[in-house]
Amino acid sequence: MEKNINELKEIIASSKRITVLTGAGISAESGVPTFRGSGGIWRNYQVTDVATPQAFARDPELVWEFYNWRRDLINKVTFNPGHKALVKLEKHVNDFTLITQNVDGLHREAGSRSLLEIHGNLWEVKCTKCSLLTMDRSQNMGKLPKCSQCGGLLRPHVVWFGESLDPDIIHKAIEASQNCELMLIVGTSGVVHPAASLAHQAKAGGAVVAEINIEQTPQSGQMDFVLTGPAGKILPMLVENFN
Ligand code: BV8
Ligand code: ZN
Repeated sequence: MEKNINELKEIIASSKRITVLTGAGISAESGVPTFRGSGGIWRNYQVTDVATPQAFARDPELVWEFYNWRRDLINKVTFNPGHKALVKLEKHVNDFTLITQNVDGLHREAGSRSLLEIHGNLWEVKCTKCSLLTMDRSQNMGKLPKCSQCGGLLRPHVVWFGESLDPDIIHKAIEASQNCELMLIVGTSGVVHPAASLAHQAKAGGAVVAEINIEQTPQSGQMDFVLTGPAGKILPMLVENFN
């Protein structure tokens, strides 16, 4: 591991364009449960019951119960050294893009700016009638929150399974993956598409790809570096030479 970290630190120091892809694992040390690991969210909730448009049409109260539970939980936590290390990296790299699958807003809260939230943001709500998009940090939006403008039912502005990602955002994410020198893939199980294909796109574009995870993933075999350990410990080590 030691060799890997030092080698990777040199590549980071000499890379002009770095892209990072994060998943739920980078927020785990903040106390946000992941989806698929031990204690994962999907253990208590059926994805199909709470994270699809069909689920919302069938039982919007259940879906809002799920998202209010996550709002309440995430309201109580804050970013961790892993998020902060990526803010430091962004300051030292010529051309930096952070792509996140997370909807918790912790990268933005930590100070990341060149950020693509490809699955949306838990704190944004969209009216299902007039499409008004608003940022609402309330801990609990209530059973069936309504639009202040037209009275329509609000939904979390996140991408559910079976929904397409914002074409402009995913285009930018693919471009940043295909044209970087180095891609760090942090805290993701690599099973959700199209995010899971970005590491492959980076490799195809000639980038060095490095996985940071507490365990092996189905993508570990295609990585140039596999750093096994918590993101909150490894990421600060990778950027410790930057002031
Ligand atoms: C779409 C928002 C077109 C809501 C989420 C191609 C092939 C196969 C399937 C598909 C495909 N194309 C489409 C699909 C279907 C589907 C899909 O991928 N299904 C999978 C599950 C098989 N994809 C879609 O539907 C996507 N839409 O493609 O549009 C289309 C349109 C119509 C019909 C068909 C296609 C939309 C996907 C977006 C879904 N929305 N979230 C919300 O969050 O509430 S996805 C959800 O999973 C979260 O966003 C989460 O971030 C994401 C991915 O999970 P991870 O982030 O990886 O988290 P996970 O828990 O899985 O893993 C955590 C990792 O961290 C673990 O590896 C663990 O070891 C590690 N870890 C833990 N602690 C630490 C750590 N690592 C480091 N340090 C630690 N301390
Ligand atoms: Zn409305």
